[in-house]
Amino acid sequence: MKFRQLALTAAITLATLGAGIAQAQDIKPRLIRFGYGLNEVSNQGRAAKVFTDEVAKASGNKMKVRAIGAAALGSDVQMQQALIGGAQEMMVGSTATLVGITKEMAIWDTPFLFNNAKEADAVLDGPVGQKVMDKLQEKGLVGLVYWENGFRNLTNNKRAVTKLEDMDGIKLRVMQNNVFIDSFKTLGANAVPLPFSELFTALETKTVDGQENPYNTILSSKFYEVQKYLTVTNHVYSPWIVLVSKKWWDGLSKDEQKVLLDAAKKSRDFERQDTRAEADKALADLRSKGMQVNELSPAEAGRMRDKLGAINASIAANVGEGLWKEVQGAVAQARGGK
Ligand code: TK8
Repeated sequence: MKFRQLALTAAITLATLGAGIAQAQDIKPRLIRFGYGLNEVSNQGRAAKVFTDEVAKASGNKMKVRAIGAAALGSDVQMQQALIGGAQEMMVGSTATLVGITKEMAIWDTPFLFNNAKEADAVLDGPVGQKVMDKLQEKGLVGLVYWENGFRNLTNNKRAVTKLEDMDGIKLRVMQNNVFIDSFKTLGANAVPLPFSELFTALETKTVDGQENPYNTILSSKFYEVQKYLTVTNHVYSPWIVLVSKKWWDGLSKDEQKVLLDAAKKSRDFERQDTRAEADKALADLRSKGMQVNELSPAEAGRMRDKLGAINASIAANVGEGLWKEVQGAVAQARGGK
């Protein structure tokens, strides 16, 4: 009798426990690992935080983003592969590092494509920006929005670059992408493709002499500690892109997908404002950290521009003449619309 009662109590307890676990599983938030390459204290880190908070708010904490910076989940290229395989849910990184997966992304590497951020926003957020982003889907990635990395500028440790010939023989780290390799070879530098995650050490150990990135990154990655000269070149506008693993995305409900897309748009709006505000002050900050900054004379800037123009034909051939013309048309429209 006593034993039967005990067994009954045990059975009831187990059943209750089981129900409890089932319930706990139902409310267990979806965990989203969101990787990025820069430090937590950077424009990328701050916007990742905004994205995290927006997703928590909009999903009533049913979706939880874990933002992981400093390439702790891997370089851009490694994270892209993890997303394609379904081992990681989300990331933000450079469009330039995606060119090996989706060749059309190289269109954004065209030197001097945009004159200002307003043109970049209009084209990237417009139909042709979406079209290029949608090309990722057949490769297992879903692009949500473009963030601003920014206009890229040159730093090095050899000499102040005041004219084209000063580029000669500078060992320059570039992104792992043919347009960047060709661009800097054309200018006379010795272009060395490397992942961003290895860049600081490569500069510190003098494996390379220089690199090129927006002011914000030169600041947040502390490149001023290992680079003396900064030349204002603004040679290309670099976007970042927020990516989702398509394998994982396809398993989400429409509501969950909407939460992510809406939060991504909010993070984009925040990120662009924050980046621009920081970039406006960054040159002064970099000078105060000891960097020697110089601008190019209009004549020298023109010579660099002309040289770089020589690679346009190969970009057009690679991305397709149709897309090249469409982007040129969208830029002309953005320019005319001002
Ligand atoms: C960060 C990179 C970086 C890019 C580069 O992961 O590689 O130089 O500008 O922002 O995506």
